[in-house]
Amino acid sequence: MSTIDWSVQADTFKPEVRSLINGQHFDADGELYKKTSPIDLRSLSDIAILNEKEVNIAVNAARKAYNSRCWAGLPLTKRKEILFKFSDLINQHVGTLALLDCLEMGKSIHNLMYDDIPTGAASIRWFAEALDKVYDHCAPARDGALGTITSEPLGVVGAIIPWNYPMIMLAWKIAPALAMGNSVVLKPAEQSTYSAIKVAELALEAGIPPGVFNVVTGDGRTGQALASHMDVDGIFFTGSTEVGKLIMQYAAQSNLKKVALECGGKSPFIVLNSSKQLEYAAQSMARHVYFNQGQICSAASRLIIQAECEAEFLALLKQQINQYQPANPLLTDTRVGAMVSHQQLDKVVNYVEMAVQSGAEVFAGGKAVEPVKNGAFYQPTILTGVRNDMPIAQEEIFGPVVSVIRVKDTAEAVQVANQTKYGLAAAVWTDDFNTAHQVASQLRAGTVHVNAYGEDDATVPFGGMKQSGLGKDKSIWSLQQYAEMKTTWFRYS
Ligand code: TXE
Repeated sequence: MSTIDWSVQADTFKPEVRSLINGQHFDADGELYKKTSPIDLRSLSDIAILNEKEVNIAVNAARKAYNSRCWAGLPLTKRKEILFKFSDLINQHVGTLALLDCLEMGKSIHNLMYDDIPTGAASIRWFAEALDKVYDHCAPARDGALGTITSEPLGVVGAIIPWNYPMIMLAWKIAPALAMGNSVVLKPAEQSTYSAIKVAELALEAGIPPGVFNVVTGDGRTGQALASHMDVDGIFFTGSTEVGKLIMQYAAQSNLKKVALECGGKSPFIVLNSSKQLEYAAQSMARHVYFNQGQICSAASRLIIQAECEAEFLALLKQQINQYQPANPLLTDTRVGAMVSHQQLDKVVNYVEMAVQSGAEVFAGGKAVEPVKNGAFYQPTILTGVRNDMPIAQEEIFGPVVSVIRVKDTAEAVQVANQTKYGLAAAVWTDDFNTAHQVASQLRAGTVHVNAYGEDDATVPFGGMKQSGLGKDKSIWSLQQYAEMKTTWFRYS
């Protein structure tokens, strides 16, 4: 396949940047968020930072739409049909959506077109398909009384999402929310806003009534206004643990709205001597820590390895690195693009420098690079000699860096793996069935892999333990979070 360069389209493209409220683009007054592309620092169209008053307009529109039953009251088959059309339209606009995300947050256009956007669309289709498969319950209560346990939409749902997988994060929140009949106000990340506005336009085109799906542009202040709003019934968030904690505070200080949080991780990848699949393990690790410049919440960022197989595994991992060198994301043969911003790049540079000063060694990579002039790119990196108490091993640096921590045995591997505030994902590699079972059950993570990593499917829940958050994205368990469970008693004698 020959390489296509999307630079020409990028140079001439003018995105719609206005929020979409009650079916119409909204002209905001206040401050602007200045935007440049992380690919080459070209300037991009700024977005408005909506204030409390403006967020209130969006919430009111969502409430009005909810109360009118224009969406929640539709026959389920109709709601499903509209969501199918919505999903199809996203697929039909894959090129535009990919270009918007590529320019704003630097991911490779190839991955956006062949992974992110279709996966987001498929997630909407999955929840649409599921919406009439959720049955209510009838309690085994006493004679003469019937207790039903039913699910009702929450009402107005707020969603706050990050920039690392704009379309997938969007779909994981709005698809179950809409499928359950809620109205939604979405606050996309300030670093990846354009595609969310386009998606909201497509929702209208698909037949989702005005006011049911609103997008408000802005930064943390806009998110705070949404999460603190007295008339929002649930707030669903993906982002940092720090902000996740604030979201809980806002919910508690306002109206005790429901909260679900996915807050990232520092995931351990344990390789034991008993593994006979070191090559496959190295491929798997590289894919899930270097892809997307390591800006993955479940990145396999801590390699916890038994001393006897360390040298062999590191040589295999190093061989993988060339495939993950970053390049211009606007070229279709690029698989790894830019980091989201120079700020994020500086954060990674600082963490690596700090680790080296504390005794870690750069085994591979370790430098910022510029495959495109002025771009924010970092080499895939391996740091050896890391201790688990170093910041690089404890904090989510969100960059393409593996921290190698040597351990003597399985017990120490598990202990080190669990010594973190996070608990999102984990892996153990071993060919010993008993060890695999034992370690998997001891790992404190929402998703544990045995001889695998990054397994993913719409049917399984995704979310963390400990400070990686609470609640789940994806699957039927996610749907239930977007509903109230209600008990109704009927007396019949
Ligand atoms: O996240 P923030 P940032 C981690 C990752 C990254 C770090 C910082 O380690 O390096 O977080 O990234 C909105 N009230 N993850 O700054 O600030 C914000 O506008 C309400 C892990 O991007 O948490 C955006 O829409 N909302 C992660 C969203 O929250 C607020 C993905 C996330 O922003 C707010 C991204 C406030 N006070 C980053 N402040 C994952 N779990 O995958 C900000 N926001």
